[in-house]
Amino acid sequence: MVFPKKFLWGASTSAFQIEGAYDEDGKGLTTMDIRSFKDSDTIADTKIAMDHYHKYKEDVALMKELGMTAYRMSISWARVLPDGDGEINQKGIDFYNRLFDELVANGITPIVTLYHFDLPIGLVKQYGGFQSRKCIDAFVKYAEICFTHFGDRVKHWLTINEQMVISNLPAFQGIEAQEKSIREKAGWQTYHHMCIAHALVVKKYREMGMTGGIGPVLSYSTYYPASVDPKDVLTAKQVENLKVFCLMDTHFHGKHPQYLINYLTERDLMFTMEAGDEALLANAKPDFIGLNWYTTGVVGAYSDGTDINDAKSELMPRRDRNMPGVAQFYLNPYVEYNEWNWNTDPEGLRYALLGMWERYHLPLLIVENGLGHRDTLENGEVHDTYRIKYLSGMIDNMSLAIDDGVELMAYCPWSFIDVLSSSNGIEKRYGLVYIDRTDSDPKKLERIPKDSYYWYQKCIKNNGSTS
Ligand code: BGP
Repeated sequence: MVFPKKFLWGASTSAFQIEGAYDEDGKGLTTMDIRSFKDSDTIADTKIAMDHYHKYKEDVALMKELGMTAYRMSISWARVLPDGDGEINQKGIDFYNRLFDELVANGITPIVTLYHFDLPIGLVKQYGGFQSRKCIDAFVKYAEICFTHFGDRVKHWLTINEQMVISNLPAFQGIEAQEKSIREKAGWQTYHHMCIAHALVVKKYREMGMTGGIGPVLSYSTYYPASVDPKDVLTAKQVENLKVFCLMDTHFHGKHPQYLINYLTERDLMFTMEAGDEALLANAKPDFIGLNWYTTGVVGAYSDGTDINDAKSELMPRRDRNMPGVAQFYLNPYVEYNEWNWNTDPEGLRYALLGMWERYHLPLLIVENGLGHRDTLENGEVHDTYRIKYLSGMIDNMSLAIDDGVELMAYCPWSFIDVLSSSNGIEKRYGLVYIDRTDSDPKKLERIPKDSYYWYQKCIKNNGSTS
């Protein structure tokens, strides 16, 4: 299969994971800064990160050299609006202007997420974050500022990165100090408010007459049934609905699906909806869907609760959290797992793309997909053959999905350079480019292309040929 002519070959990052300069030039603090400072004696924090704020020209030069035609990144909300919704920080606008100019001058299409986990602390302090509807207004205002300043160069916008993950992780929302029972319900209220925020931003984009497209970023793991027992098959469907599709169903159909409302009502977790919310959610169908897809999971009907989360909870990826009364999770004997128990399942990607396409018939962009590993630098080189194998399997299966009729627009593996892992510091690396630093020692942050960089360069040059 030949990838379409306009196919965007890119790579991915996010602001808090690479920029550093966490309080420079007027930037405000975010939930991700605060969270990273907690273990900062052992795990690298956001203070310097990969120093992309100062080294962006060098990074864009490496993108160009790689042959990237797209770059998926995020804007730091608190760099643009230090308190989240107060005064604009002109120096923040200036930084992104310089970066977008540099990308466009090098023929690289920016694919830009507005909010990738890093909620300004000012919004948590003033309103309790997205638990409050005031945060919805703040997000729409921030989005409007970004569209106004950067919309001439940015034509691919992504609203909220992995809303479902944010809703499930209190520290991401800045509400970790609250009691567990309250936090869970608050998480679902946050979820509902973010659904409205997403819808209003999509509508704002259209009202402003912007030329380009806008959509969400879903955290998408595919779930297989643990057996052909109909109860397991149904459970796999329910888990995928509750973890992935409920959000996209809301974005697509403009209302929360009944299966989600039932699930939450039965558990006394249902969020409060105000009169008029249905109208706010309606008529905001996205132009495309951004997918963060890494792994597949295996689920069975919940019986005795002895799922692998109980037995090996420290090993399980956060997306495979136990769902008491609904599902228990299993390891898949047919695929390989890395040390953090994320598996490599390229056929799973083809299956996922087909499922997403069949359900919505919207163009898809893979904006994250990759393999975390403890890479080693040997005589100035990184021989990450395991990553090449991972990426190669994924690209082959993307091409088969395109053959099957899926409209896939872009591939942006995670990550372009090594980043701060959102849970494991720098030691768990995903990048095509090695950053020479450790958790405790930033060293000189030298950029060293890995073998996967040169392999991907060849792959892009040959329009997706992986051999
Ligand atoms: C996604 C996030 C990314 C990135 C990635 C890898 O969920 O959008 O920001 O962190 O996962 O996760 P981790 O760094 O925890 O391995």
